[in-house]
Amino acid sequence: MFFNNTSATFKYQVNSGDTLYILAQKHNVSLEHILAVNPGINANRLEVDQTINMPLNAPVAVANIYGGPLRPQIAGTVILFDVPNGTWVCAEISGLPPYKPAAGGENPIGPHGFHIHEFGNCQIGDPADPFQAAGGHWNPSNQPHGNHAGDFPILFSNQGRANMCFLTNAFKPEQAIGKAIIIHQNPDDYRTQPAGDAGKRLACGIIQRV
Ligand SMILES: [Cu+2]
Repeated sequence: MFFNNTSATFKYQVNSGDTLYILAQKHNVSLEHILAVNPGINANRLEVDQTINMPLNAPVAVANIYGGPLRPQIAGTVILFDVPNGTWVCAEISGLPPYKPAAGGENPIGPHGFHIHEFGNCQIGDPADPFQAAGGHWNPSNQPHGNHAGDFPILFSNQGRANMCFLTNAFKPEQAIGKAIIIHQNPDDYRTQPAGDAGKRLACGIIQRV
C-alpha cells in the first residue's frame, strides 16, 4: 500500500441499498475509478454481501515517525485513510532494532508494540525512558487494554523494516488527529493492563491532517 498509488484498494462488502453510484459519492471517488478496479463487475446487479474493490480515497492524516534516543535509526510514516465504518491504517517503518529473544527475565525485543497514545507530544523527556509526554493509550471509550481505540497490531520487523496495512473500526481518521503514534521495544501481550507490557518507547510521531 503506497501513498500515491492510485490503484490502491480495500475490500468492501456491499450493503443493502448500495449502488456503485452511491458508493462513489459516499467515498469521494469517481464511478470510473470503481469500475476500473472491478473488471467484469455487473454495475446493475450488486448483491448484498458481495465483495468489491473500493479505491482508497486520499489519506486524511499522516504521522511522520522518528526514533528517540533508544533507537534513533527508526523512521517512517503511518497513513490513515477513511473507509466505511473506520480507518484503513498503513505503516511503513525502517530502522527497527534486531530481534532478540526473551532472556534472563527480559522481554523479547520485537515484534513491536504499536499504539495511538492520547497526547500529541513527542518530547523526549528522560532519555532512558523517552516519550512519556505522549501519555497512555488513546482510550476514549474506557475499554480494557486489548480493546483500546489506540490498540494496533504489533509491528513485524523484516530486518528492520515493517510494512503493513490493517483495518480498525475503533475510530475515524479525523478523531485521531493530534494524537501520537508510539513504537515500543517489546511485543504487546494484549492482556497486561494498561499497556500490554510493551516496554520502552522507541519512536514517536504526531498524527497530522494531510
Ligand atoms: Cu504504546
